[in-house]
Amino acid sequence: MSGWPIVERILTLRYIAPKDQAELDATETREWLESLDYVLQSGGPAKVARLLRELTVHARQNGVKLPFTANTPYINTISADEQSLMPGSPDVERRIKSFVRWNAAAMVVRANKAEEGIGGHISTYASAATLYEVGFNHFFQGHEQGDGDVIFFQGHAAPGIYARAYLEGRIDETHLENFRRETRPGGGLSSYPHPWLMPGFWEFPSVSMGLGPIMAIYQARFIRYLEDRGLKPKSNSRVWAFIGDGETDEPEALGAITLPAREKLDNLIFVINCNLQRLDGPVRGNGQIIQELEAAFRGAGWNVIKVLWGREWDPLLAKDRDGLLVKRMGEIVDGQYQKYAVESGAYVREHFWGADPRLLDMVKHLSDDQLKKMSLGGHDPIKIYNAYKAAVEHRGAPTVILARTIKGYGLGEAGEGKNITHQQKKMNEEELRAFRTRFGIPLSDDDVARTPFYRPAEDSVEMKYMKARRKALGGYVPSRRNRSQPLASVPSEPFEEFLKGTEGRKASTTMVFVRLLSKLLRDKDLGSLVVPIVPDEARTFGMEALFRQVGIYSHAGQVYEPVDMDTLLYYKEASDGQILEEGINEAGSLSSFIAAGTSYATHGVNTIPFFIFYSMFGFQRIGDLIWAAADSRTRGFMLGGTSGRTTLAGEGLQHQDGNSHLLAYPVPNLVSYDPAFAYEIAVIIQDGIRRMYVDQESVFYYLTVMNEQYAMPEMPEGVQEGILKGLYRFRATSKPDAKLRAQLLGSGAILPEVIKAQEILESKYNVGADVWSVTSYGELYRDGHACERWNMLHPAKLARVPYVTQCLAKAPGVLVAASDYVKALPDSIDRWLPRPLAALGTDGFGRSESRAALRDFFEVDYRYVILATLTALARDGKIDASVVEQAIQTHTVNPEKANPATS
Ligand SMILES: Cc1ncc(C[n+]2csc(CCOP(=O)(O)OP(=O)(O)O)c2C)c(N)n1
Ligand SMILES: [Mg+2]
Repeated sequence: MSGWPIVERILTLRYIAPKDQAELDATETREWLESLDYVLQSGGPAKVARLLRELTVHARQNGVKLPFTANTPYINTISADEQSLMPGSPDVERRIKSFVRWNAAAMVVRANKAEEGIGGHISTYASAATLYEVGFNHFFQGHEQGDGDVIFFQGHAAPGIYARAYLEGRIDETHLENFRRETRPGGGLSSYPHPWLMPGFWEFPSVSMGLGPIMAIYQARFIRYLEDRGLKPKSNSRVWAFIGDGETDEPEALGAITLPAREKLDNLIFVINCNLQRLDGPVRGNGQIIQELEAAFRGAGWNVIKVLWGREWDPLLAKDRDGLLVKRMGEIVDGQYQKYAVESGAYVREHFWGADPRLLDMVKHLSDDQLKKMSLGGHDPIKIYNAYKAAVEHRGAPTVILARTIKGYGLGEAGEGKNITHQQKKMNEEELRAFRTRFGIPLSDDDVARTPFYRPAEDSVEMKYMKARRKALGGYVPSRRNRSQPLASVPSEPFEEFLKGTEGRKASTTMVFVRLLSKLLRDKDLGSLVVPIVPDEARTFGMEALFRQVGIYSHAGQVYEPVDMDTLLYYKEASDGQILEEGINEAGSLSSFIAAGTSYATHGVNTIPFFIFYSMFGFQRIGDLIWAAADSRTRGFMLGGTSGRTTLAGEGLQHQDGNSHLLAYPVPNLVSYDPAFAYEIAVIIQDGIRRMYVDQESVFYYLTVMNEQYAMPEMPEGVQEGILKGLYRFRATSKPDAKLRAQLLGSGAILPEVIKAQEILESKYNVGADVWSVTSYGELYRDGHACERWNMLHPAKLARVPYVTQCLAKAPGVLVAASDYVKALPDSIDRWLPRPLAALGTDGFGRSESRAALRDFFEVDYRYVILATLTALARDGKIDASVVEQAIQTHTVNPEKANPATS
């Protein structure tokens, strides 16, 4: 019985406590808040912040575990009282924006009126119009102002950017008509931002999601690099990246966000259009993408500005003394917010405001219609203006603006806020009329049926305003042009020593490249323009001497004493350092490569990037960025180090690259080489600099370099042209009159194996074999097809002969090729040869082993070159099959060994 009073007390407490406690809590909270208000009024925000910090410390010292949060409440970061007035005329700007909206939608609708619709997107720009228009009218600096801003436009918003350019008079109606019809005479408008297709307009391709943000980050850092190294005067140019909220799921979009915070890149602004939707549906139906992004960016050290609510919410928030509204705003998940966007005001009243009678009370003076029309931050110019203003004024960190919008804003029944909206390409007449009315476009119902483009008179207020704003801000954007002067010539001195060979000393092509790079860095004309880029692999390539020679770039310099300070080649970081050491980050390195390789256009500085990386982690890993580099008309050299499937020993399946040269084939303006000797590298790089920086060709280069060492021969007479075209005869046979003849083709580190085979074939089998170095199957392949195509189109003219045919048509004997890459490379030139080509290559997964064992495994060493040659001779009836059988035994080849291509 003694326990009963306690139980009774607990029950009583349970029964009455909640109500009393709640009141007590509320009073207590109010008292604290009032104290805080007092401090805020008397001492200002800084004092409040200090007090809160001290309170937190005190609480922690007394054992209070405070929950971690990187989030702020679900309201605008900039409160109504902090806002500045917006300069200019909001009314005129709204009308301009409406015209852009109309034309953007009209061009997509028209493109899809025909039976065979050609696609396009309406809803992305519809949600982002205010984000862009405030930028165009107030912030985006054109290239005639200082250095101008670098802007990465969201790819799917392209129709809006064209629609504005049309109003600005930069493109005409025919262009709009030819949106997405890029093969039309005079050129259409490219579906998305593509500098390759519109080199006078777009600067950066951004439509492969995630690549825009990472390229923007490294662009902002590259601007600092140019300034710190004195290659460009300091300017206030900024990098803007417009990104979709769905796009932030791409690893590249968020994967590099710690770098700009670490490097204090306050010249970088991300604007994330948070319409809460992606293609299929909500980005985070059951969560809040904005809060998730806020936490990620704040955690990384960014200045985060949330722009969630339009001006109509300000008076309500001012009334929200108990924080009920803020709490309600913060507890709704995105899927539900999307539902409110498509529902009536009555629905919103019931479901959002109806959660608490006090909330309902707050909006009782508003009609359902007024409730429905309460705007979101991303659609309110004053909110966006203030966010941009705060962003450009912020110092010491990059800024991200999280702007809440509605996808397909203004489309109404045609798709506003609906899950289908991303794919919406058509609007019926009724929908178009509603759109016209909503945005006040002066078109009659009859006009609307034709969906005409609309452009006000040249002397209208809107046109004058729009042009005046762009003039004041330094000209039209986007606008791309080559802003650099071509180099006068390429010095030959740095290249000369490589033509002589190494006089018997062994060297690898990697060592040769590094030595050449080091000489180029010392060259008085080219030296300062060279930008070595490396993803934590410099020691692998023997480049550490460059650390000391030119330093590793770091804006902060070196604020510590490096552990190897007393050694000759210490790890030297410097604010004017030249090497971009990007850490284990091929995507970031390639983004730097793009920034440096397009600097001739973006900044008018002819920087020459040399990006050296583990070749297997190039095309295979970051192929889409390489595609973007090609589209961007990037110049420079990519060096695939430790390449080849059998030349890199002991690394195995994931590292050994037998693929990259094949993966390089489809990149149209990439010239790729698999050089074997020092002089080949020298000739290729010298000519590459000429083509890109003297002749201004929009090409870039890929060279593989290896770490196997062998003596580098002197350059034979007259082979330069062949090196560049992809094939030359390295060594003719000493037995030209032999009855048995062969042509042996080799590349890269496999070429010495072919030379060895030549010697044995001559001495042991009486086969007179010539050896050819194939520096580029890719170039031979392209030339072959170009000739075939020309011949098809000019049947009556003298046929063009592919270069490879010119070389080999008259060469006697069987044809054999050996490569450290897949057999598809030699196979790709087979049709232009006089007889079938026997191809040896390294199809299959890599293995960890010694070089000799690997070449046996993949069947590409000298013995297989001999066997392939003898097999071809036997096939042609020149020798007996028993000779081949005998050779198999002599060279201890196991004919029953597993096929490396499939094992
Ligand atoms: C790498 C890549 N994957 C997929 C796509 C196809 N795609 C184009 S737009 C889109 C949805 C975009 O959503 P979001 O980023 O939120 O942009 P919004 O249109 O909503 O502004 C997708 C999946 C693409 N362009 N790039
Ligand atoms: Mg989206």
